Amino acid sequence: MTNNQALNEWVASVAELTRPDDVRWVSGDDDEHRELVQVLMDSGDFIELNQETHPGCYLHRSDPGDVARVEHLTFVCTSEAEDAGPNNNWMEPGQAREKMHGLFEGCMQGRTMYVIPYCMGPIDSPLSRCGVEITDSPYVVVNMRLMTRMGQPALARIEREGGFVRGLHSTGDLDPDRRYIMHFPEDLEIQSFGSGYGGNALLGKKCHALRIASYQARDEGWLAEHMLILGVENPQGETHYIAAAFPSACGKTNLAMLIPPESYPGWKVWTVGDDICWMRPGDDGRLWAINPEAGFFGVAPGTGPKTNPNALAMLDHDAIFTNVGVTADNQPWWEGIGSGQPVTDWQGRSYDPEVSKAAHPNSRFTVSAKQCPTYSPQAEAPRGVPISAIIFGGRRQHLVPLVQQSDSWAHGVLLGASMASETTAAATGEVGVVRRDPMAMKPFCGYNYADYFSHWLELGEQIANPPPIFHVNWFRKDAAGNFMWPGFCENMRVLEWVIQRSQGAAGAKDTPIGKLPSEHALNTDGLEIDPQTLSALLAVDEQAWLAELDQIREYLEGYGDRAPQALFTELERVRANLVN
Ligand code: GTP
Ligand code: SPV
Ligand code: MN
Repeated sequence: MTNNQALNEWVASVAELTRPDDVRWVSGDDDEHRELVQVLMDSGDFIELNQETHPGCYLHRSDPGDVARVEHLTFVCTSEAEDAGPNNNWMEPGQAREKMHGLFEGCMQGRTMYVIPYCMGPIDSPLSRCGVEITDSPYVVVNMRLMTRMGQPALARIEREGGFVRGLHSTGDLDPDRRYIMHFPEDLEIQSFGSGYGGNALLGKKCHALRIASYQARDEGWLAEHMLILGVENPQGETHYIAAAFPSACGKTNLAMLIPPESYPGWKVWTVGDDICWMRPGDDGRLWAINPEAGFFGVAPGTGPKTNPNALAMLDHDAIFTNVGVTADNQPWWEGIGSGQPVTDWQGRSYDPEVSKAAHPNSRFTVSAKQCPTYSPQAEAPRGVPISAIIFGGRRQHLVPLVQQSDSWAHGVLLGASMASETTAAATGEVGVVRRDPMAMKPFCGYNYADYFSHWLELGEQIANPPPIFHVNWFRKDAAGNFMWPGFCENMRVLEWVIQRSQGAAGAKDTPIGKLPSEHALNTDGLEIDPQTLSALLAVDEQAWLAELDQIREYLEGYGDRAPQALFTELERVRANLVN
């Protein structure tokens, strides 16, 4: 119970509709957590992992049909279809509510209903926003405890402020034909039914912190983005912060936790966030950013001692593993972990590489950010961190260079708006298909992309010192299908160039598509890469770019008259550069 009458009334009305056996207000304290873990173990939703090697760690196996976000079942329900835009599935709000009412009716009979007050962002930050998730899933409660600041302190803030985002969730019967993730941005409301998985069920994350928040941010003059935030500290002890948007499973967590290679003595990367960034213009004309999350829900496969040692180091206690394999002595295991042998796969079957990978490609870990060895002390700063550079990036086998800098803010917005990337296992559907994914927000922008591009353009005009915008691509492949760039810790070299450019230093050459590192400007000390590969990574194939521009134009024209003219002006400027 609370002294916030609107919250009490909403909880009562949800209980009346869903008819749970019991209603629990989640406090977030340790006793409650122990009790919930026991509930999860008793139901079989949690399997205890080896408590000697992994104290406080548990394995959850999802229903095999419920292992990723479901974009085709995710809707933005604005009054006008045009406001959701061609980038979203849309349903008329009245019709959507009726559909959801039917699904939620009586769905919590025999279950406990949990009321989770949460705060996205540091509890005392003016940039933070609160919500309340009502769920019948104790798995959601224990994940929300790691991913958000939840329970008593969040409720106290809600009582102080009054407003909150309403999120109603039930796992239902996990029937994919009775699964919907509905957003009502005009009412700051989310209704999610039929999935227990990550972004479908942990409503603070993609539903609130991106879809609803992006809608609010447009009205209020800020940005809610699918971006990591990191700080690069140089040997002089100065730290510069970068925000970077890559689509799902395209390298945010890895970059955010990078450990510089040996040839970078005295350099350090600090992790502020790995998935979501809320940015606002400050009085000083810069953009200031917070990570609204308190934990990481990261991709397990590929996380190993060479790729992301920081992540491995934080996963040996108090973590939840979803859909990974298990070793003979009950330790979590996934492809790329670097040691051990699986005996059981993610579905609990005896491991047979002929039948299945040990870990599902979208298997995940959930862990408190406080366990990350490079977690930035500034991550808890109420005012956030000042952003020196913005990076966009996608998974592109061909064409797109390792790094480029935009010629202006408007050109940078075009780079973001033209992003494309191969699809990954983070969402259901085919993997490896190149699709347009502007600013890595295709599945997450809570309103019409045309208006979103305009908002980006306007924001850049309003701020005195907008950060320079870059585009990167770690994923170029050669004719044999091998990655051309070593990636991971070696991405430090690109970060260094980006930071130096943002300070007006480092060599760059003008090309038709933007500024690329001039010869020797990219630090390759201690890097084993043959010069031809490097020059291929930094080459501009003008004919292929002209063809790409045609596709980008066609894509942007799909947004009709609402698409901002400035993007087409930029596009034609680049085309003219290529032709001349
Ligand atoms: P979400 O949590 O889904 O938003 O994903 P993310 O962007 O945080 O992706 P993550 O860092 O977890 O990386 C996903 C996959 O990309 C993993 O399999 C990584 O091994 C791979 N990856 C990350 N960085 C690099 C890189 O620099 N080069 C290559 N080749 N692969 C990378
Ligand atoms: C993503 O898919 O971009 C994720 C995981 O970060 S989820 O929480 O499922 O959205
Ligand atoms: Mn993500």
